[in-house]
Amino acid sequence: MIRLYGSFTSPFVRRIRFVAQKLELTYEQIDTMTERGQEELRKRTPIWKVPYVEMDDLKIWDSHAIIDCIFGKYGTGSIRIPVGEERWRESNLIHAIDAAVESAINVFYLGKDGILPSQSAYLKKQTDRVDSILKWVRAELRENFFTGDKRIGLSELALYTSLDWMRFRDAYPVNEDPVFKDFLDFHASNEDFRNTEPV
Ligand SMILES: N[C@@H](CCC(=O)N[C@@H](CS)C(=O)NCC(=O)O)C(=O)O
Repeated sequence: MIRLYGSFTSPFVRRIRFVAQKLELTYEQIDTMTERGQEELRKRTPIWKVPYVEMDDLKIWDSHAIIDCIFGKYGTGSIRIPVGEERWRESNLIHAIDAAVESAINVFYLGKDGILPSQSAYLKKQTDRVDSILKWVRAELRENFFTGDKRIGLSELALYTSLDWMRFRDAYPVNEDPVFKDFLDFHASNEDFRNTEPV
């Protein structure tokens, strides 16, 4: 049994929910947006970030480590796993997309605290970084996938969860970008994305 600590909006938590559903694994989610859930999370992980997972005797934080662990235990199902040199391209894609969504998250939460990019050079850099990364990522997409075999891998999962979070939070004008809008529309029919929508 997997106990997943996380919110129902986090793009990183959504990746775990997607993988668990794809592999037909049973999991229980503890909502860390509640006071109790947040308290439980902080008792368990020193970094106070989600996703955090308890699985058998293992206690793991960080979506990448959690997915590695799930793949090791349960296999990868139909998820595309890159081999050889492709691994490094996939790694660059995922790390770039992570950096974009992390910067967008920073801008979003500081905005809630009343701090705007126009008031902080560091925050302005975060918004510029999002633009820089998404420009590069956009050019890597071919017909809604990153590779020619048209299977969803962890890079497509990272992009879908990140763009959909940006759209949900109005953190980037995703719908005004034809390539990204098309990407989201195309993959929206996937039931594992549909069943994990941010709420
Ligand atoms: N590298 C981490 C990033 C996780 C992360 O940034 N999670 C956010 C939610 S989307 C979080 O818990 N933020 C809490 C905070 O910054 O206080 C992963 O892949 O799991």
